[in-house]
Amino acid sequence: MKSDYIWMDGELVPYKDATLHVLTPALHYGLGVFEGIRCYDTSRGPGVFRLQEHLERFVNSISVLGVEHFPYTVSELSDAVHMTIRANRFSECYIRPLMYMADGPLGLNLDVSRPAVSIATWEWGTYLGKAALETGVHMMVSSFTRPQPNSVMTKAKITGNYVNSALAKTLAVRSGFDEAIMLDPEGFVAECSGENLFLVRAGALYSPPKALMLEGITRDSVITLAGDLGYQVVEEPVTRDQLYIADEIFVCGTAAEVVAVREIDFRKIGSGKMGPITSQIQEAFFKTVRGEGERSNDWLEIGSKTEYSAGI
Ligand code: PPE
Repeated sequence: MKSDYIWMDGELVPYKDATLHVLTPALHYGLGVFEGIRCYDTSRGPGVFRLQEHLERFVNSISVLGVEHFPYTVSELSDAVHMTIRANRFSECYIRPLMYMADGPLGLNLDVSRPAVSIATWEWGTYLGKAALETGVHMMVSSFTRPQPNSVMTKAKITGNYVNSALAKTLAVRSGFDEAIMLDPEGFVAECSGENLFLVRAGALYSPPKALMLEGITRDSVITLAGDLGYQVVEEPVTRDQLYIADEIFVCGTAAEVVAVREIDFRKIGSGKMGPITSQIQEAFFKTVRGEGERSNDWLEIGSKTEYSAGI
């Protein structure tokens, strides 16, 4: 997670000085919002994948949380992201913008503290383990349920929401699985602790509807790429047993990218290996993010290679 600089409220701060006071309200109550974005090495320079959409979701999450007077625009944040990558001379990295409620006295009223922003970048390899991209992962259906959307709002990447994800993820890993699939309060499949999910059956793709999950930007990209490849994508409720009898399953997210699921709850999915449609989607995804796909121009914001390598 190391880098030379972290952007904090308009300034590039050396990594070791990017620290906060222990009485920062965000730390006590989960009053923060974050984003996760990836920058890929392309032949034309470092390309940030769907930066605009990620920053719009960031600002929307802050509005869902109910923060008033957020001081930055999407365009200012976008400049700050590029500045941070350049300063650290990364050609490929993960980008983590964070809004955290700072300064005010402790207390649950959001209006007594100040929204502060940091942007960190680091080189983050594979999220679900090195072999995951090739061989797929073993998932468990978690005994923890996704929150009812009128208690914790799933459209927002609010830091406190991730307690639910952390409970599910930790239990899954301690139980010997790679990751957890979580059901919504009615018992339908929602999403994973940090990814959205697709299943393949009889040549078509299915994904749970958006209402009860984070609207993943990778999920949206996969829907478009699958359409480009000629596949039908159906967004409809998915049950646990539909997972067990799927031909293929894969999960996707910024950190995880596109990863096949080879087994769920000790039941082999399809052949128990990455399926052909998953493999095609994974290939199209990597081609796109590396600047070699038909959608690359629309989805990658490429910084100048000279500027980036000079750190300016
Ligand atoms: N659902 C959840 C709950 C989620 O956290 C993510 C991203 C997604 C779906 C996929 O969304 P998108 O990245 O827009 O395609 N999870 C982030 C956090 C990972 C972490 O452990 O930290 C990520 O992938 O950056």
